[in-house]
Amino acid sequence: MRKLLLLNGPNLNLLGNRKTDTYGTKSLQNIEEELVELVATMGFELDTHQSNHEGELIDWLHKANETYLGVVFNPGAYTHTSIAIRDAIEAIKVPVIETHISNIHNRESFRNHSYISPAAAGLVVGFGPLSYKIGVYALIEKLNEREREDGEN
Ligand code: CA2
Repeated sequence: MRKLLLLNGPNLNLLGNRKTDTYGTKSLQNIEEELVELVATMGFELDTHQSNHEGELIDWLHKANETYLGVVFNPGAYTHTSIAIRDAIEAIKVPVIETHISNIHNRESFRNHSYISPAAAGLVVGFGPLSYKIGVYALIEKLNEREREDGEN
């Protein structure tokens, strides 16, 4: 089975509880379940993981290189601080789609910069929980396109 990873960073386990005006009312579990179903209809399998720890996220990115075809990743606040996570993404060959629920560009200035974006295969920001569906869709399109190109060569 063709496997993808949905990886979420710090505090995203709290989705749906507070800050619902910014992040919506869906819980992370709810978002994950919907995505697992969506991805299955597209011929892929989705594993999900959330961590509040920078090193653990890096370990998952390394593991993604061995186990998954690509990653939809919301690094949470590490987006704005972590060169180590950016290095990890640059070190792996599978595509990583940086995904944010909120529009990080119309929020506080410290959220306007992402250390992750230059290393990402693409970005989705600002669509609420729908960002994850768009991220998964974009990742699958990218992988299918690569497969078609490989078939032609
Ligand atoms: O918009 C996004 O997806 C973010 O990655 C979410 C991060 C934030 O630090 C980034 O700037 C943008 C924060 C997620 C925290 O989620 C909470 C959910 C409920 C209550 C409190 C925080």
